Amino acid sequence: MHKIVFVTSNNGKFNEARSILGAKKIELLQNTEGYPELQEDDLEPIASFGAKWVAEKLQIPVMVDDSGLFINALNGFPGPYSAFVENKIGNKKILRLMEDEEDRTAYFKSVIGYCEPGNDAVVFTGIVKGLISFEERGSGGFGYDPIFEYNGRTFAEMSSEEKNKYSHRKRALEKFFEWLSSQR
Ligand code: ITT
Repeated sequence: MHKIVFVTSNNGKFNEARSILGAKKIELLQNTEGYPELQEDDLEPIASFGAKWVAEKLQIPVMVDDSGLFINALNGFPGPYSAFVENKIGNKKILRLMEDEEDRTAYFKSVIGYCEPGNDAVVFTGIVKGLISFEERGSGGFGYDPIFEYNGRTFAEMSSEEKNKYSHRKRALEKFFEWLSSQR
């Protein structure tokens, strides 16, 4: 079985990616080493830099996932600052920021960065479009899932199997898998 080290301290991300890639006979191993996160408007350079940085540090092939929630009425906020904003203000205050907004559209984005020591990093992007709900709903998932609606239900109201069919992470990992398969 092909094994890949996934550098993340977010267990929600890890569990989802493990099940998505596990179905394709790839075993993921979690590493919580961490890496410096560039301050950029786009997630691609953050994932690319992070993957390269840990691959060279550990001298093994690694995968990272930089992701975020982009709310259109808030000009893409929290976007690349999603982890910081989740820790500092959380879903309830995001909903308060959205109180007077008619445009509820938003998207989740995940950028998978993969790097082998000595090579450049490669990145794979997945996006899922949805709506910001008016209240938190559901107890599944993690992070912003309770306020992100897809086809009428929040990601937190879905089983992980169902979220994994539509999610930004699934879409990015699918591209990563196709690339990996073409390399073998
Ligand atoms: P690592 O950097 O260690 O991987 P992190 O949680 O800090 O973990 P990011 O910097 O990529 O990860 O921040 C992403 C933020 O967006 C973080 O607050 C996540 O909880 C949230 N997020 C990412 N994917 C999500 C998803 O599928 N559902 C809900 N929230 C998500």
